[in-house]
Amino acid sequence: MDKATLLDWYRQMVLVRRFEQRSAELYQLGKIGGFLHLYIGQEAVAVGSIGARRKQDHVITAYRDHAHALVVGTDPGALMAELLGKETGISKGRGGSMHMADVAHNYWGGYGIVGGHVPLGTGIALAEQYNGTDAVVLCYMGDGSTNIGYFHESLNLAGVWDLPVIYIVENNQYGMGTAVDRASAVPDISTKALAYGMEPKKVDGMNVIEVYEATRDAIAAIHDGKGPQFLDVITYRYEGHSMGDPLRYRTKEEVAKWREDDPIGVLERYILEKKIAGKETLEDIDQEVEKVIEQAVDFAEKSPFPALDTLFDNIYVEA
Ligand SMILES: Cc1ncc(C[n+]2csc(CCOP(=O)(O)OP(=O)(O)O)c2C)c(N)n1
Ligand SMILES: [Mg+2]
Repeated sequence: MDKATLLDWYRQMVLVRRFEQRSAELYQLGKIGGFLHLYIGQEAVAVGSIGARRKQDHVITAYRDHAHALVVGTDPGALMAELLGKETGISKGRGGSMHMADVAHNYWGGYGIVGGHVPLGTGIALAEQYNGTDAVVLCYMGDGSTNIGYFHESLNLAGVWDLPVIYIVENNQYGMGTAVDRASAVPDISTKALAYGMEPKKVDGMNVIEVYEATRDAIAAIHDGKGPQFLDVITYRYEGHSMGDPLRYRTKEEVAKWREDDPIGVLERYILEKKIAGKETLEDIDQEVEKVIEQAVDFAEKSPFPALDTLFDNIYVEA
């Protein structure tokens, strides 16, 4: 992996982390309404996997969706403005935290219904196959989604039709306050893929390089005619499910253990130990990200709310 790529992944992970921390603060100040699901702890999943995608590949996910947007290259200001419900937001302030989408970057959102986007991602793959392109879909979901009917129907059709889709399970061990083994009849989620003819891979989701390699290999496997792919990416969210989660379902020791594998720390150690760059370079990146975030917040705060007479705009696509 070359130096520029590793430093860019470091920058992206810090960008996601700082964006999330800043949005938590704005939420507590009452500037963000509704739900807010943070990606803190899971950064290596979006950064590593989107690091492997080509421009033509699609990205779709559930409601824990800010990181994917930042990593595909959406302007942080437009994302922050979206969180604040402003007219300049990427979804014109109508979508908020759970419904960020950026068609210019092939990012299809952002959905609040658990598992509801899995057929949509599968359908995008069908469209690409139908049109004879080489594009693939990165369809992200939580572990909880794998218990939903949509998941099973989608994987079945993807298997039947050999669709160019990679199902990426962000297996953060919990769906809200319920541990995987209390909600899923098979605690090893990857085995579910076997029922649909896919050979699942388990991936260390705290290691950005491993996530990148697994995704790169999955794209290559699709192009080799091996059909849809399934990655069970083992990760952890350090914060609550959403804001205001009292976290009574897991112990402090468990969280502390996972913090030792903080994905930013893992990459930082790798960069320093292999002498790819020094501490100062990483600190410079931290500072640079800090500025980007402050500019994003400033832009969002100064932007206007949508005008009242636009209330019914952007609901249906004009024919
Ligand atoms: C169909 C449906 N059922 C229930 C909910 C309420 N709900 C919101 S998030 C969530 C947990 C999903 O967990 P998981 O898929 O593991 O994603 P994570 O939040 O861990 O990223 C539930 C049950 C919902 N939004 N949609
Ligand atoms: Mg989960």
